[in-house]
Amino acid sequence: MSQFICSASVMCANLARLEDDLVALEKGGIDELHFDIMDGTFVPNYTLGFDFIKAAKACTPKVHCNAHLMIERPERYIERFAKAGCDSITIHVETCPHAQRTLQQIRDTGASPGIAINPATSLTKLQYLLPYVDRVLIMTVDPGYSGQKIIESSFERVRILNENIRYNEYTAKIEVDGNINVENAARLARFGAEIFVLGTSSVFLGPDIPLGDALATFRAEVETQKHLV
Ligand code: S6P
Ligand code: MG
Repeated sequence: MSQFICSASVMCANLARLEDDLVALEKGGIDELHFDIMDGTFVPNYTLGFDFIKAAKACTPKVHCNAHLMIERPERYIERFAKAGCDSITIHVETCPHAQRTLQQIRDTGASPGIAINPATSLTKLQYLLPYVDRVLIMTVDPGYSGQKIIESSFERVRILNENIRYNEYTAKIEVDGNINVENAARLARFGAEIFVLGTSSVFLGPDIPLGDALATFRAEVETQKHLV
């Protein structure tokens, strides 16, 4: 049994056969589904929405759903994402001047709150938010697209954040998103990452590789390599 949480990035699934992919992930033992919500303003791309999440939730109702909101003024939509079936909701620190209020808004819906941070944003922006969140999402690429290469400073950022969380005895888990292949995941796990967003680098490898097989290989290899890297 692996010690880390695998969160599948649904935007990388075959959207024309969404149910098949979600059922395959559930059978393969996925821990969580990761829904990327993009507004074309905070990030250049535009993806997914409430109805999409509702449809996905109906396919695999028991699997935990996390929404990664890459949208301006996320406070406008928290209740609708919770009602659509999100068990946890992550907002970006760059989009939220009143972040404590928005995080409380998430908690009030019964969902678990998370805060995300872009690669170029100082970690100090997180300091007063850490007691209010269940997870911190360290973006390891600039958000907007799948299939990018990891930004090298991500490793150091995870290490520094992890030391901060441990020192202050906060309970937030560290999540990483962007080019999470086996090698990067193993290094990030060594530095304290516990939740991995899995896209085209690890689970969605093409039509010839079943999702369950790719997931099992990822888990086994990260477990082995994290003791070696
Ligand atoms: C990117 C988004 C991510 C991607 C995921 C893709 O802005 O937040 O969740 O879907 O990173 O993974 P990969 O392995 O293609 O980089
Ligand atoms: Mg994401």
